[in-house]
Amino acid sequence: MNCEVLLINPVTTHDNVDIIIPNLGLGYLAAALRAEDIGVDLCDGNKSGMNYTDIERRIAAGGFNVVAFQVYSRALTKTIELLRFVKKISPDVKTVVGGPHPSGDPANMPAMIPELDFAVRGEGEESFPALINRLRSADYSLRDNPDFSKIPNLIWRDGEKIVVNKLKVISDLDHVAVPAWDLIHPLDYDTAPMGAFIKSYPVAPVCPVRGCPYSCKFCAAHTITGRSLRYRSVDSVVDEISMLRSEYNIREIHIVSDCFTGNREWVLEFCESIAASNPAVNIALPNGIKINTIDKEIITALERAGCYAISMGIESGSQRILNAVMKNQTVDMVKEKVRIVRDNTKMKITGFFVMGFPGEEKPDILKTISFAGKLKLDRAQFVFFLPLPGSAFYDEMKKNGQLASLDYDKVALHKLVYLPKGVSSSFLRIARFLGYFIVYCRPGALMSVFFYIRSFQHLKYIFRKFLKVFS
Ligand code: B12
Ligand code: SF4
Repeated sequence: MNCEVLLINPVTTHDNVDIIIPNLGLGYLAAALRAEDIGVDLCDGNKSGMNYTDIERRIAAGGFNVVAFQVYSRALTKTIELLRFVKKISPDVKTVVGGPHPSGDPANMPAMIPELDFAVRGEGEESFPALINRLRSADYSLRDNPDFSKIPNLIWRDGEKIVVNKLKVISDLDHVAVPAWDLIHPLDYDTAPMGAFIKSYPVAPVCPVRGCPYSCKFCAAHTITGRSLRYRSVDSVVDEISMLRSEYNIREIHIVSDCFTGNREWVLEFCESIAASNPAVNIALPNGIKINTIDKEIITALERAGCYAISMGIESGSQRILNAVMKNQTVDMVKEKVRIVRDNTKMKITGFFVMGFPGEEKPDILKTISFAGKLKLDRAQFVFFLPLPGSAFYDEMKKNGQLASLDYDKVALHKLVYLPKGVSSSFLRIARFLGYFIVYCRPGALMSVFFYIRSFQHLKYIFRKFLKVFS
């Protein structure tokens, strides 16, 4: 097949300790292109460690006329370099970007990158194939200044002007083709799970729900998948999981939806259906569920369905900060929900915490550390606040001129790019160390870590990760 579109996730990690999981977003796009009979290949640089020569070889060998990149903020600089490179070696190739960064900061992308032809914000399964079809049409090649205004989510140049088309979220997810798993190659990701401690390999991510109705001020997810909760049918999710088990021998499913437990009836039906069909997979929720959406019935149903690990978006132990970031939860609620999970299931609980929010003071951070210790979690992740493009905090900080020197390369896990007033970087780094120490020095948590170490190689990976976090 003569491929037309090459989808690339640029390399953002070199040290082999970052979280790298099969790339669902590009898999969805590839399936949507195929459904329109558009040839496509996919290259996850973080998995394959792609360099310029590799890209040159791929472009030369594949006969691609569109090269498209998925862009997380931390990959912005790398993507700009690659766009320049692609245009240099193949000036006729059209370049496109999409994903989290263009979704959070749509108008700026083409404005600052002359080598970029188009950007797509939000979900790409409808707009991207529509763009490619438009580029293939005879109508397009015959006109000097074609009109792209009818393609939702597209950002394009109308002469000197940058046009940001209207945003559209996909209303019926069952009309979206399942990801092109044959191009994702989930089995090639065997040593790169989401989180260091998992029960079984190989792992595949699945996204049953899109959107999140909450408005946490540090989060940019709504710029990609919107605020309305949209569920696939239970059957389609169960079928995808069964197919992953039978065709790829996938033994663990990681649900990556933002608000998986947002609709309890759907979740209960899903759990019943998966328990009945018994595809023999373990399930984990490593993304951080919204705490107020769970109760005893939901979590026991999840455990019966094979869920053994749940992560909770706790964020802070200071009620003042939870209110300030609009988390819509209380410290008491967190205590109660953690207790419900612990008392009624054997699920491993990970708590997610953030330090260094705008307006946060030292006593708030100390409250977070002490709270994390009291919760008796199995695991925890402490990260520094990141100003993510598209989040409410980002917009506020940009307006106040606080982001003039933001280095997007550092908008990445465990990097420190912002200090709230009166808090030093050494204070934050020590606080994060204390947070980890207080959670992991408990015998229960330590035992649980050792229990999940599978090999000497895995132990080395965890050690490298530890060094990276504290370097
Ligand atoms: C799962 C997940 C991860 C996974 C997997 C990431 C991956 N590469 O696949 C892991 C754990 C590895 C991860 C890591 C990180 N993540 Co993350 N992650 C998510 C999450 C929860 C879901 C992503 C997902 O799989 N969605 C399902 C698929 C179907 O959607 P998708 O990948 O977004 O792709 C769709 C569109 O974006 C678009 N699209 C994507 N690429 C392209 C390319 C083209 C050309 C086009 C046209 C369209 C297009 O079309 C796709 C189909 O609709 C999102 C939240 C969210 N709602 O998006 C955060 C999110 C994307 N992550 C975020 C962040 C910050 C990070 C980290 C920096 C960690 C951190 N929290 O500090 C790292 C950096 C990762 C990196 N590669 O650099 C931010 C992104 C902000 C930003 N501007 O960069 C988000 C939005 C969360 C948030 N709190 O706001 N993440
Ligand atoms: S942090 Fe979680 S709950 Fe809050 S808006 Fe983002 S996805 Fe929704």
